[in-house]
Amino acid sequence: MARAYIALGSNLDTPKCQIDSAFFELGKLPETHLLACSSLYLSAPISDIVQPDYVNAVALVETQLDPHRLLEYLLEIERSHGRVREAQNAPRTLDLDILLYNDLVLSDEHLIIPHPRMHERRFVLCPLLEIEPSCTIPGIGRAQDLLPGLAGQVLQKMTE
Ligand code: PH2
Ligand code: MG
Ligand code: MG
Repeated sequence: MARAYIALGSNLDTPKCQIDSAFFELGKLPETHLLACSSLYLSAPISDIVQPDYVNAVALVETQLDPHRLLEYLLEIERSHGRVREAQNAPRTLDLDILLYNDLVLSDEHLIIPHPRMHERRFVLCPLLEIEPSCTIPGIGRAQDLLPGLAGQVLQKMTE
């Protein structure tokens, strides 16, 4: 069994509902158990395109799926949420990114692990640290040590 951290993001079509329902669908993946879900966070978009604020979160799963099969299932969930692929960083109904997969380091035309921009994004690191306070990003370092450099990014934990 591998432990994989997955980032969730949405800024179209009732984002909070998109994230809640994506958590539910992650819990139904084959050969996979959903171990933890972070709180939901409201975050300012990091993009050159003007667009609505995001709801972001992170999930931890335990899975027997290899990284590429896991990715295929995540893309299928995105499609079922009406995800349309436009420009990079365009607004979206649902984005599901594999952040970490055990301590694997992988890079091919389909998938890069660790996620190549995760260490620059407060909307990823805050929810990740909430469920894994001692998280280390292979090749980068302790997630906790990266946060002070990202204090300028606007992020707010959502209440129910
Ligand atoms: N995702 C992006 C680009 N910018 N900004 C926020 N706040 N949240 C996101 O999930 C996000 C983003 C591309 O994946
Ligand atoms: Mg993304
Ligand atoms: Mg993505």
